[in-house]
Amino acid sequence: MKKLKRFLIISICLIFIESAANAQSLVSPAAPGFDVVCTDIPHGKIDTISYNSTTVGTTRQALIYTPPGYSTNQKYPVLYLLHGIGGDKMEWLNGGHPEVILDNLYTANKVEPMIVVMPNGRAMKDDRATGNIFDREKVEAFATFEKDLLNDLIPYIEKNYPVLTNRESRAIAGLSMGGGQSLNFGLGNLDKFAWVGGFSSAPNTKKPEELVPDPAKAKQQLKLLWLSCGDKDGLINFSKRTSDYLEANSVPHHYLIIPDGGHDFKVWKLSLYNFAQLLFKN
Ligand code: FER
Repeated sequence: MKKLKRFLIISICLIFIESAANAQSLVSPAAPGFDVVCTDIPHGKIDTISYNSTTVGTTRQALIYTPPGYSTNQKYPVLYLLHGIGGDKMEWLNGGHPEVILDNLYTANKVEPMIVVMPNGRAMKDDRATGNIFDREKVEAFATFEKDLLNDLIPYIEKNYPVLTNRESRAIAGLSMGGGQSLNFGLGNLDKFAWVGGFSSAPNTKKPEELVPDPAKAKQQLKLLWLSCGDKDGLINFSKRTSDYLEANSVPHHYLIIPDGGHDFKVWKLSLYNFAQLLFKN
């Protein structure tokens, strides 16, 4: 039984690596096995970091993924990857296993080496996802996180890790509340971020005219603007209205509607899989 399971896992991994290498379109359904652990390939590493937040007045934690072959002799671009309203710094790791998706993409040579930082996006003293997660002060803390990110977390990462610090080497993406944060903070700080992704973005997403008041500037500055959402997600209008506005104002962007997609990790894993392959490339 064990042998059979191992055989099946290795076969799926081989099929994935093969088909990924031949794939034509970057925005495609995922290759089979894209999220299956492959034991016989190099793996990245997940660590926990602690940084001093002048914004919140506490020491806050984040997860950091360093890629396979990570070396301090190299400099890496960074993706800040944000969670949803019921989550915390562990949500992506527990629900989406981005380390598996990325390890597999590295092996298939489909992704640029990058560091991924998964913070707690609820910038308040007690930042746990407990009690009523829709409390006003908790929801507001998702907006406060913009300051924590820009003034505390990014400087910490740039001081302590070998990372590139130009805007073209910084990306922000997230799921739901984290998708809204990514669009708000990324598009609101084009001097800091050139790669922006919102997956199933929540009602915290600013109105399109506020998000992108200067379409020509956004068009000129952005390397990638990504929106995705499940077609069965009750929040899809926040993505759609954004895409419609971008379309009307000639701002290039990807808008991936995932068939039979709900508000869940099936959509978020597929989104990360496709988004990651576009990052930090020309
Ligand atoms: C809301 C519905 C959903 C809302 C936030 C969400 C702040 C977020 C969902 C998620 O992060 O999964 O009305 O208001």
